[in-house]
Amino acid sequence: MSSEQEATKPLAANEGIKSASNFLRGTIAEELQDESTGAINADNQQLTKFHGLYMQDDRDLRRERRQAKLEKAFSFMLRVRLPGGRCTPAQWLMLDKLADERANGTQRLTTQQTYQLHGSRKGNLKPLIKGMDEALMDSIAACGDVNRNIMAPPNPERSAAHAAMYDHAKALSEHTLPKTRAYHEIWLDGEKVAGGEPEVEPLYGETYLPRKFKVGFAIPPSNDVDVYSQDLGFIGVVENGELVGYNVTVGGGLGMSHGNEETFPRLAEPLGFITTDQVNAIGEAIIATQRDYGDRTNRKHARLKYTIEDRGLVWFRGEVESRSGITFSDTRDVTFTTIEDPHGWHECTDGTWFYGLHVLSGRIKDREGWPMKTALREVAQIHTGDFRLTPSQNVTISGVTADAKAEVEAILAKHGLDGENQQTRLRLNAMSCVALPTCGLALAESERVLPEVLEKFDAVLEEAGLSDDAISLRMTGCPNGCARPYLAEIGFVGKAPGKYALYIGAKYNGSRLNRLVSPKCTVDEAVELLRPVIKKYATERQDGEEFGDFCDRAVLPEDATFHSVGSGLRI
Ligand code: SRM
Ligand code: SF4
Repeated sequence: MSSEQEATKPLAANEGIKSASNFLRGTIAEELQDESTGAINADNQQLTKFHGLYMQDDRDLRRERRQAKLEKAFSFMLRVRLPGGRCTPAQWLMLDKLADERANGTQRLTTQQTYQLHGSRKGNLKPLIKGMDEALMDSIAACGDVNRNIMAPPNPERSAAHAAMYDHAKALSEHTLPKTRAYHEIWLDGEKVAGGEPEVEPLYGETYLPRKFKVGFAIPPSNDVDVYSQDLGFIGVVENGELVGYNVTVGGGLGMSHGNEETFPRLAEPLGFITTDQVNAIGEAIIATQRDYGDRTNRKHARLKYTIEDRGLVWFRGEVESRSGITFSDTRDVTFTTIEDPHGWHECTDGTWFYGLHVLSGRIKDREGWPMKTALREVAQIHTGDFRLTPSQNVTISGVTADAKAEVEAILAKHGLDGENQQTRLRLNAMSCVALPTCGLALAESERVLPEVLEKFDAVLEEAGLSDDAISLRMTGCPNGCARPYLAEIGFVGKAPGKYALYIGAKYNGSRLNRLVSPKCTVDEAVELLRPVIKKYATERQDGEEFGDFCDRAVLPEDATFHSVGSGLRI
């Protein structure tokens, strides 16, 4: 925190909770023993986030429980730490089992390439974390005011450059992990730190970061990780097949609050180019700068994007250079063309294959006629490669030998999932956040309503003869932006039950934000508003013009901004 802030404004409440927590212990261990309630207290709810756990309650049951004079149906969501989204079949099987035995029976693939398990009761948390530990997984720093799960292109075998990038992402993830033993002590009955021996957090200190911090690695032409939405981005520069370094970007972030224009989504900007051996040093210097200058008085203004917005990129670059002793070179030219996950079979440079499987909203469960959970369990039982979770909530079955391809295909076909990738590209690209019933911040439905939204837009696209077009549509239940809706060509952002703010016109490759077209509409109203836009696109687009670019050029009023609709659509 800067001295000016310290002098003028009180610190946010979380700062006191962190500093009094004895390096993230609080009284979590004691509260786990208390069987009289499914909840934990408010301070510990903040601290468990650093251990990858969020206390939630089933919002569908709130009224019923209130009427029955019962406490809310409390449970926990656990988020796994999985750099680059990579996990082995044994880990997959363990999560599959833990989902059934210790959570609500589903696995949820997230927009940050990891798993969430929902609905775990307090008494199930230790067995859940111990089970993960047996399979060499953890949830340390999956949430909280620290560097989170690092994102990276999910298929390292695609090229030597991809493989090198994966290693850099993993190394930075390890380098920036909190050092506290609290996680091991509380969840794994690890030995307590000997009395009197002070613990140190060399990077974070006892108050950690002002806010969450996200890092993504991307390799052009694919911007699958939405690198411009990350606090810190590393864009790979490949020359003659070799990864020679990175363009470093900073200050991205999407969260905002409706009606508060001081909060806004922001795209990251380039700081400059570094060589591959400088990743950890630069990453550490950037995180440390944010640690020291991020706003610790207002959590709605505490992300790196606001530090940079307030102090300027030039100041920030200077600070990072002096801390790291590294001088940035000029940013190299790179071109992104897509955010799309590769679906179906693809051959890798090492002779193996990967199969990209679409998973609607990342929810893995067995539904009538759609037993995704069973099918993937059976794949995991025979699979000798691994699984990769993608930034678009899909899964990739990786490292499949040519001989084993038929076996994987047979399992998917047996369960009727062989057509999963044969859907419109609108569906394959679509994302939604979790929202109701578990997310305490949801203002509207998202995951549960996405199928209906897609059905309606598929019909409009078909009418316009555009069923084969890739258009990105993303939906969230509130303005926090968890499915990155502000980077979608069509973005729905929950405002109230059944009502959404509607945004259009982002660039398909994730390098331009969209703009507001309706501050509050139903899904049906959105369909009617966009039907003529889609028709106009079908007949008037320029050669190769993407939907977002067309909306930006020919439909959105020139005076429309991110926060205001302007003078009316040009249709
Ligand atoms: Fe998120 C909070 C779910 C990616 C911005 N997010 C939440 C919580 C934990 C709600 C809460 O604080 O109580 C949600 C849990 C819902 C549930 O029941 O599971 C939640 N966020 C998710 C996931 C699961 C969405 C999904 O459907 O995949 C994603 C998990 C990522 C992960 O594995 O770590 C998820 N969240 C994102 C992203 C996208 C990204 O990271 O690429 C964003 C926008 C990018 C960014 O961070 O700016 C995002 N989530 C937020 C914010 C707003 C932060 C801000 O700066 O204002 C919140 C609220 C907060 O932090 O106060 C939030
Ligand atoms: Fe919850 Fe809002 Fe994130 Fe959706 S966008 S998961 S509603 S916090």
